Amino acid sequence: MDDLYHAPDQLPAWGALKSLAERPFSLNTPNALTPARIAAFTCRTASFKLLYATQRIDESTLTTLQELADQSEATGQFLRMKRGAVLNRIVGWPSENRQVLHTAGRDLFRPDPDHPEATAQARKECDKLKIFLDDLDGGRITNSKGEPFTDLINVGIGGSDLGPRAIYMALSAFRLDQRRVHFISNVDPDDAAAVLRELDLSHTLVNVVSKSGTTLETMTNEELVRNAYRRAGLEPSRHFLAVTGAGSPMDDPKRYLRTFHMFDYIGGRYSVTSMVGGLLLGFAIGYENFREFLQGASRVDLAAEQPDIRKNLPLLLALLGIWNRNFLNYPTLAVLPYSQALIRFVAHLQQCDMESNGKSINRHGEKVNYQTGPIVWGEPGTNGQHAFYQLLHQGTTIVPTEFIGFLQNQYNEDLEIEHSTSQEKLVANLLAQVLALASGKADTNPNRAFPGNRPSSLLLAERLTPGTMGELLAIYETKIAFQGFIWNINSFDQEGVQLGKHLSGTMLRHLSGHPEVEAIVDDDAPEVRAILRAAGLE
Ligand code: G6Q
Repeated sequence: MDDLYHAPDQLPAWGALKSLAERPFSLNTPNALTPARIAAFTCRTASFKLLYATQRIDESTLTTLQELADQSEATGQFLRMKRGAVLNRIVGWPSENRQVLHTAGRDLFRPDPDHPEATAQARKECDKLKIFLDDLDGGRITNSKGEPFTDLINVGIGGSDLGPRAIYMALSAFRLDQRRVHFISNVDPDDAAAVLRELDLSHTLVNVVSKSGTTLETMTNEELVRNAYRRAGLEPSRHFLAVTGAGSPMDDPKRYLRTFHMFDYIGGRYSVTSMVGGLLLGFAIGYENFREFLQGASRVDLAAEQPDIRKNLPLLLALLGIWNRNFLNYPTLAVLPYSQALIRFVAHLQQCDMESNGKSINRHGEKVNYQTGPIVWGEPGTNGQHAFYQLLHQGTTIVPTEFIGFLQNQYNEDLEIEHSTSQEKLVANLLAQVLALASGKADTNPNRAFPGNRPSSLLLAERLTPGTMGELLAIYETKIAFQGFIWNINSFDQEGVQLGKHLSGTMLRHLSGHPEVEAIVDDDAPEVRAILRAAGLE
């Protein structure tokens, strides 16, 4: 048996953490948050600080979390992942059987990458991207009238949409003049219609992104958009770009202006730093900014090899999450960015975390008897403060929180109103929330009393730039991978989302009345007919 496979709840550190969780550190006692504690419970990457004094931990919890990391070989597993071990599999069962090498795609800045072949493939795609972007800038690629392209529509779904969209929105402040990106993902025809009606297609490129080249929503939307081009008298192959798996059914250069490749060792939700994100980000913010984004991610990939959890931010974040999930038994995690630019980042994290770690069996196919990934949710502050923070402060469910904030804004446009700038108001709100959740507030009126003792961490950086965005992305990707390694689950497959695809085929066969529509589930099952009838469709 592979020595990496372990039962986390059988490790000595697991039992020790259980005992410690009987009396966890109280955040709401007087003087709980001393300056010394706040200074000591700080961890860094090149650009981020993690302030974690407001977690329900003390020195002995941290020491035991370190033991859990050591006993489960967390950093050893991470290194094996980076060097190409086949970690995406379930031992003894038919499953995916793949390497997990999204880190290799950004390991472009060192002479000795961990996986030279995968990094060479990524470098080749980056070089193709640079040539394409230079051709656009140099006027060698234009529309049929010789005019430049100003807009790009990204057609993709899931991992081929959420991450790229989140990062594009996060870095919109760095857009080149006149360049805008739009997104079509949902098979709801209104998604495409709303985007298409706003655009002058003659100045618009279309980037079709599908690793498999077979996803129903994406193939349908591609055809719908191609149709709009034909109706406008435009030749789609002059406008359409492809990002797809080498050799996929979409890998057909005749149909596209340029084709870029991704590889089966990069999972969809881990693919933003491949050409899946690269093409649209390069178009929008330029090649150099895209490289800075990769460099930020790569910095974290390297720092995450450090076995000392106090010096390894993603590993520490992973362990604090495990402490809250498995030992304090909190079922959800709120990620609350105090940055409008991160408006879709939590949606991306939801996929990254819940699709990776929403698993009930271990890497041997055995049912686990401990909790795995939490429910992840969140919205940018301060908007959230005027909505769901009520429950965070006074609800019966305790929600651990990861706050994200920046000291400076992106656009450098601000104004002092009532003695403070908007940025100061934003940061003041952020820090106040961290303290209020921890300390609470006594009041004789029970309706105005705040119990406190609600744990949170704060990720803080100077400014949201391409480099810090790359770091933030890799912090979360790596946190999620570390949690999977410690829980002994496969964080890299997604059988749970396959079922929906199969079932929809069954329904579609009935709705379209076309016998060739593929149906995998028994389409004569009484419940299929019953639900169609109840919906008024049969
Ligand atoms: C992500 C998932 C999934 C995938 C989409 C799109 O990890 O595998 O969200 O990204 O289903 O798949 P294609 O890129 O193959 O169209």
